[in-house]
Amino acid sequence: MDTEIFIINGPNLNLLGRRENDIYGNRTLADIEILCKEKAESFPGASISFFQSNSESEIIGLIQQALDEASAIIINPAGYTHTSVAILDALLAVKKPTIELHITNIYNREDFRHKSLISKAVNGIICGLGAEGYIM
Ligand code: CA2
Repeated sequence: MDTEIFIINGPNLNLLGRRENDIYGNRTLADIEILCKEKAESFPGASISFFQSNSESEIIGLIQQALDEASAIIINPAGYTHTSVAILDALLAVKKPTIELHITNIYNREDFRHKSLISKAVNGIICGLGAEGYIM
C-alpha cells in the first residue's frame, strides 16, 4: 500500500539557511526537502509532499487536504505553534497520525515558546535536533 506523507512548514521557514543560521542551522528548506525525499526512497511505496506557507489559512487547507490525500502528517507550525487554535482544531478534525516537529528545542528558549497549542493533537514531538529531526 502506498504511503503519502505531508510535511507542512509554517511561517518564515522559507528563510532557513539565509537568516539566523546560528539558531536554525545552515540548511535551506529546499535542502531539507531533498533529504526527506531521499529518505522516503528507502521505504518502498512511500512518498513525500513538502509544503511551506506563511499563511495560517493555507496551512489549515493543507491539513484538510491531508484527510483524503495523506497517510500521515509531519508539521512544523513555526510561530503558529504557540498561537493557533485554528491549526489545533484542523489537526483534531482530520485525525491523521501526526508528528509535531521543531528544529530548535522550544523548551530551552523564551518562555512564550514553551507552550504548544498543537501538541494536544499530535502523536509525538521531535524538537531540538535541527534539520536531522525531519529525517527522523
Ligand atoms: O524550532 C522551530 O522549528 C520553530 O518551530 C521555529 C519557529 C519558532 O517560532 C518556533 O518557536 C520554533 C520560527 C521559524 C522561523 O524560521 C526562521 C528561519 C530562518 C530565519 C528566520 C526565521
